[in-house]
Amino acid sequence: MNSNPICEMLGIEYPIIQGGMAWIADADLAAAVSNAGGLGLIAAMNSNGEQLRAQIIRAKELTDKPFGVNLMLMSPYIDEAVEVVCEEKIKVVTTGAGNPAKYMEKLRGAGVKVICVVASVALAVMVERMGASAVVAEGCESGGHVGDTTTMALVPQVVDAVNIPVIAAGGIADGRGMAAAFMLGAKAVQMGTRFLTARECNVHDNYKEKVLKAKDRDTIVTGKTLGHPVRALKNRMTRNFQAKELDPNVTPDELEKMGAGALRLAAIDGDVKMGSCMCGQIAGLVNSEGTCEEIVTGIYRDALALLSKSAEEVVWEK
Ligand code: TUI
Repeated sequence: MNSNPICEMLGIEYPIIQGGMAWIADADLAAAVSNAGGLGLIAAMNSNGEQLRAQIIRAKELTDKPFGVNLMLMSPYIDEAVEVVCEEKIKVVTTGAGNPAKYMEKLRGAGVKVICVVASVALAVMVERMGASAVVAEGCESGGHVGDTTTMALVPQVVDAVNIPVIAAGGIADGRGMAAAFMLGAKAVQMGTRFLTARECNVHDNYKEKVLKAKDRDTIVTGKTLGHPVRALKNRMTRNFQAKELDPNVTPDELEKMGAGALRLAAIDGDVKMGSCMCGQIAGLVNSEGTCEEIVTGIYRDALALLSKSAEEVVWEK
């Protein structure tokens, strides 16, 4: 009997996980991805407990398939979010933007599977020891908060360093990317940018359009001096931010203030000039909208077709 460890662990049909995009990944998107046979995630981001609970209740109304919650560890409401996840009997969480050590015991004690997003081998090994069920090895091609190693280099090194299943993320938006991730030893993929333009994604149309029009070199990483580098589409906001980062008269506090609220401004208000349009380098490949079902089944079908080719076909065909 064929089985995929991630599909088996999560009770899903296809080994495709939606990224936990802050201000974007709501109950509607999570339910649509889960209904399509992947794993949808609600981004807890900076929501307080009751806001998160409302999203979870809505997702439960929209799907009877498994879905999860992404916990952003830098959130001021992280303790409340963990509490709500346990109370609502969420089956799986992903964690990002930090070390989840403080929350592992509570989550696991409540029967929640913890999948940690990591950007380094060291953190992957650490979270495996803490009892993580899987890791997402996220390369710096990703949108949002990033590390500094590419998916191509990070995934096989994490695969060799841990015994739990590895999910690849960063730069994956079609069957070719998914097939490549499996060749590197990943057992599933996580995609954010591809789902950003999904029909069921409620992000502002201005943001969606900017992602659909983006080319390969249209993203930039800012915020390195603050210790949390973020990849977003180049715009007036990132140009201003970059100039201020280089200016010795600008304090880190002033920079933090500039960044705060910028993602909301783009994702909810549609200000794609002064807001932060976080997305990955693969945006250049994402040129059409599509439903979550078309995205999930299309990418899976294309990946499988590629992985079914013989070595002769792959290496020698013109
Ligand atoms: O978390 C993400 N991506 C995100 S979070 C986010 S919200 C935000 N907005 C503004 C500034 C900062 C965050 C937008 N996108 N991806 C998962 C991820 N985690 N990528 C990298 C990491 C990571 C980085 C450092 C995980 C752990 C870490 O250090 C761990 C330690 O040892 O403290």
